[in-house]
Amino acid sequence: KHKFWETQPVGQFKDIGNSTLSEGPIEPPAPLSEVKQEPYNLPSPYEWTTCDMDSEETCSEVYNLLMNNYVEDDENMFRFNYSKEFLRWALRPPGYFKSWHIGVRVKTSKKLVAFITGVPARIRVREEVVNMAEINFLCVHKKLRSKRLAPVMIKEVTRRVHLENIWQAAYTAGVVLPTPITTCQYWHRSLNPKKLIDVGFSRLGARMTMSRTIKLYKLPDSTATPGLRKMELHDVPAVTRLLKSYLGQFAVAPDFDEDDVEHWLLPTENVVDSYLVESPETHEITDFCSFYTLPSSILGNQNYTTLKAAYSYYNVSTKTPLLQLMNDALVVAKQKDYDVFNALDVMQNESFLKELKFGPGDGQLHYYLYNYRLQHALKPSELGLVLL
Ligand code: MYA
Ligand code: JJ1
Repeated sequence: KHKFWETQPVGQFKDIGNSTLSEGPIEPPAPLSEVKQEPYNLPSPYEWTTCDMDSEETCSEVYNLLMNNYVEDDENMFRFNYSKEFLRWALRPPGYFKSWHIGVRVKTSKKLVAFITGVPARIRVREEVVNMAEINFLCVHKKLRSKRLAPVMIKEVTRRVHLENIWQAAYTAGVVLPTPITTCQYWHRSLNPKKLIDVGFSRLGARMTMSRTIKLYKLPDSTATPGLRKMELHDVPAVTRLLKSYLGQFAVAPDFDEDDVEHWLLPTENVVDSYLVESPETHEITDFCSFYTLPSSILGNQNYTTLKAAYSYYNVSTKTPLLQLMNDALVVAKQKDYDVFNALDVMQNESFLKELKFGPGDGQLHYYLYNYRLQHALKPSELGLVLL
């Protein structure tokens, strides 16, 4: 059934529940001399290219490929539209490798027709911190689908990750593959219900009118938490301590150092927003919340082209109740003109989703590890990792 995935060192469906298999790497690392030195062969019309995301021209080519060919919902009404600024941020974290930003071009025209990326990350699995690649932005042009290009691209990124002496990876997908470590549900909180209904993102509930719906989703004009402010550069050490201690409770979570926190959580306009609570008395940093910006193109609507969505990222509450903190995040997102606030049921998110009027979406997100076996699937609430 999975001709490619059956050949890979991933948890196989047939191994589910086999308690003779232990947790940890499926295959041992090989000596670097045994890693294939040449790229895998592509079908002859195509060639590999390494994408320099510093180049405005290359970044635009990647942006356009994804804008026209990346992930859609099950009814093909919306398509993720990552901005160029976002792609640069997502692909250039501390210690990134340009060689992991892999494109495929048509030899004759040089048109970019496929893409896959990795970025390095330290991910803790239970007690062990593992050097991994986070794989994302796998995309094959719509006209080149079902030609088995994806397996070649996955093997090529794997080879280039191995060349850096890294043997594990983490990735997410909307499709079921062998074998999810957990399956998360998307939840959506309407901020601009009229537009969401007009574009078919949501529907008018039973016995609901438009004006009752608008009233239902109304939010305060300002945030409630004293001491809530945007995160700044000088907050990096305190936020790193807060996050490290918070993420320790999850079975799988990133191991962020200060450089990671500066990159991944310091606010970048229209890419990532982070707020924290500084106690007005002690000036301690007690709470933190963040979201990233990922618009979707609205396919075939007369009145609107873009859905502006905020995605819940990392949130930590030690003093402000999480419910209040996240309500403030909704208020901020509303002020900034987002149409919808999305979240997965990871970490402690279940504790606020229903109360803050999020509703379950029609999409799920499956999380995977490459070359690392877990004995049991996790509950979403045991997962402390958000991929972009
Ligand atoms: S998830 C986002 C994926 N992108 C999209 O959904 C965008 C729209 N779709 C497309 O562009 C294409 O449909 C893609 C497949 C490119 C997805 N992850 O070439 P094919 C398997 C993994 O004929 P196409 C993200 O970016 C499929 O089961 N495998 O198919 C994370 C089949 O294998 P098997 C997938 O439709 C990516 C084979 O590919 C996915 O033309 C993580 C068919 O190939 C998928 N999302 O192209 C990648 N979809 O026969 C893995 C299909 O066995 C990383 N397939 O069932 C692994 C770790 C690598 C690093 C390791 C380091 C140590
Ligand atoms: O956004 C998603 N679904 C929306 C739109 C559905 C349109 C018809 N298919 C949705 N809307 C309902 C909102 C409603 C608001 C009021 C309260 C009740 C709910 O459900 C879904 C997620 O739910 N998104 C997708 O399907 C996009 C793909 C998701 C898989 C992503 C793979 C990621 C790749 C990783 O790198």
